[in-house]
Amino acid sequence: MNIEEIRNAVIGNDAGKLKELIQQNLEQGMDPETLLNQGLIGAMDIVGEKFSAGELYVPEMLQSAMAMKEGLKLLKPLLVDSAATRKGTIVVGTVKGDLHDIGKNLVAMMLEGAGFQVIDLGVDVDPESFLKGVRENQAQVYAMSALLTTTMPSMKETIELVKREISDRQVKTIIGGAPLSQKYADDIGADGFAPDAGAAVEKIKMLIGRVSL
Ligand code: B1M
Repeated sequence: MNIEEIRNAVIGNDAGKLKELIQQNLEQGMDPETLLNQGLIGAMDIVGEKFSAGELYVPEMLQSAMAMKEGLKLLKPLLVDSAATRKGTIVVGTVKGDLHDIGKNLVAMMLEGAGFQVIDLGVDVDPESFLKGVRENQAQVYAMSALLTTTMPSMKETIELVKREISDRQVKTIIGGAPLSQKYADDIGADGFAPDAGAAVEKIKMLIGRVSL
């Protein structure tokens, strides 16, 4: 397997080549998680570094994101285990002002695969919409994603609003996204933080156990 070729297909926005390479590697027995983490996510890290260095611009970053989404479609059925029973309802969204949705979509996908009902509010979700989403769906957990340091404060505003309106025994929150940390989660009163989508599922299973139904 050549991870380099996969990364180049994402960086060069060659979705056709990318799908071909993913298919080939899967047929040769490559583990889908390695393809995701080293190939697709690895490529986005390189795109981010090149963007910071001024070597590529927003349109190229967007095209790479689109190629990555095409690759994810192939991996999705293999990454999620099929669970028949619903384990609870989770509202997910990317916070206000933030349009990055690949990490949030991965979290939603893994949660669905783990048997949760997922209500995806999309991107640019303001505090009131998270509150409405939790209320209308009687969610046990709401999961917020942010990729920009400038949009992180919206998480604190959302937590404060939801805590004012709903008892924190009834709903828990988890946050995630590249610029976040456990310390930030503690500072803003979030119930949990997860560094990746797999860890988010495990943390949410733990938080659901602390919700009084
Ligand atoms: Co933007 N962008 N971007 N971007 N972008 C970053 C985030 C940046 C780090 C690039 C850089 O400068 N090196 C930088 C942020 C700097 C900062 O704030 N510190 C940046 C910037 C500056 C911007 C703009 C401001 C650029 C501009 O316009 N001048 C602009 C902002 C737009 C906006 O949101 N308002 C912008 C725009 C875009 C695009 C639209 C072009 C595109 C997004 C397309 C899309 O998402 N549909 C884009 C992209 C693709 C990136 C990078 C290159 C890749 C992000 C990504 O999808 N990674 C990114 C650089 C980077 O992160 N390396 C960058 C793959 C994804 C799987 O990882 O989302 O981190 P991630 O998710 C991980 C974990 O974080 C975690 O799980 C996932 C892994 O399993 N996770 C959670 C995520 N959410 C979670 C929630 C959880 C738990 C875990 O629980 C709730």
